[in-house]
Amino acid sequence: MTSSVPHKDEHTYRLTVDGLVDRPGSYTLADLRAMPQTRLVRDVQCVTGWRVPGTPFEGVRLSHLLDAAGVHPSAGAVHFTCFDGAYTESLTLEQARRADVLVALRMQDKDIGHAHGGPVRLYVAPMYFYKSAKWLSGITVTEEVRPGYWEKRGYDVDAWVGRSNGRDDEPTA
Ligand SMILES: Nc1nc2c(c(=O)[nH]1)N[C@H]1C(S)=C(S)[C@@H](COP(=O)(O)O)O[C@H]1N2
Ligand SMILES: [Mo]
Repeated sequence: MTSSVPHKDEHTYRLTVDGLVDRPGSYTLADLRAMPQTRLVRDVQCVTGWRVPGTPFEGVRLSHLLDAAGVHPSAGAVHFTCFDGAYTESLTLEQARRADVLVALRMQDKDIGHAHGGPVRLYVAPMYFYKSAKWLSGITVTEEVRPGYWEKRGYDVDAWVGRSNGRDDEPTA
């Protein structure tokens, strides 16, 4: 699947912010790099039982981009789209405004490579890793949560690590 995803670089990458906002925007990699950067070091975990301890991620707080766009009072959620043309995710607006939710440019102290969703992926630190959409290309502010790719296939929309999916007890492969 990764092999069919187009490569995006300084010249071709754009992140759009639209929906229920006063100021829709389109950002280049240089635009994103010029914004305040936040670095977080957390364990990464997905529902299938694997866990990678202490993984640094760095990027722009999603709340920063939402504030820049001016979210309408009627908004309740944020929907994410990806330039693989298939994957989608969502968060409630409250979740999206958390300080540990990033539009990430770096992982393990390197620019994020193509296989891991580079040049830009979402990083939702307190949730299972399926929330962290790779190859992020669009942020749309909506009224209500729209279930994402895996969630239409049975995963919990509220993906807090340790509090959902009931899969933490599964033996690690
Ligand atoms: N666009 C996109 N994002 C995605 C996925 C995907 O298939 N496509 N898989 C999700 C899942 S289930 C996991 S566990 C992580 C895997 O990220 P990694 O390849 O960097 O380990 O990406 C998440 N984000
Ligand atoms: Mo996953």
